[in-house]
Amino acid sequence: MIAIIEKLLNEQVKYEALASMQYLAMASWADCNGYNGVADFFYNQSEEERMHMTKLVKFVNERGGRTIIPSLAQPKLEFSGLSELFSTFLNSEETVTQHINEIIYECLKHKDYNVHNFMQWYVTEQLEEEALARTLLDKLNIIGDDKSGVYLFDRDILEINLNKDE
Ligand code: OFO
Repeated sequence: MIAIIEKLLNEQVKYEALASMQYLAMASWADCNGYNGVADFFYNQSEEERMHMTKLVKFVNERGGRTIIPSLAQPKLEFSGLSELFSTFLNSEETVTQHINEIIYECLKHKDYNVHNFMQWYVTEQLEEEALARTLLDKLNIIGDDKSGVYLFDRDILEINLNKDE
């Protein structure tokens, strides 16, 4: 495996792990603040990011590279409300997308079409997750301070989780 690509894939392991821990912290915050639907949504997102991380670990190892399991900084634990929670979600997804784009760029530069092909799954995933984060944030902006709107948002987000699992 080309050294720079191996290095970037290892860094990606860390970004996926950071996203997983950040979403776990967000789920826990939502749980403690009475947003049970939002909590389930982020518990689910956290699991998904862990799966993305593991997929990378296995890929690097299968291709004769070496995965270095990273140490992680503590995620953000406190949020002023749902808007900040979902802004953090969108920012996190945008950051991950940027890093994936860097990998794609290096793959093309070094003609590593194998890794390029593998990474297409992540490109599609990021498109979906960014779109989801934007949609949810837009809904929260419309709801504003309306308490019954927030109640319905927390109830209806469970539907998104169910649809995602199908
Ligand atoms: Fe790993 O899918 Fe988003 O971040």
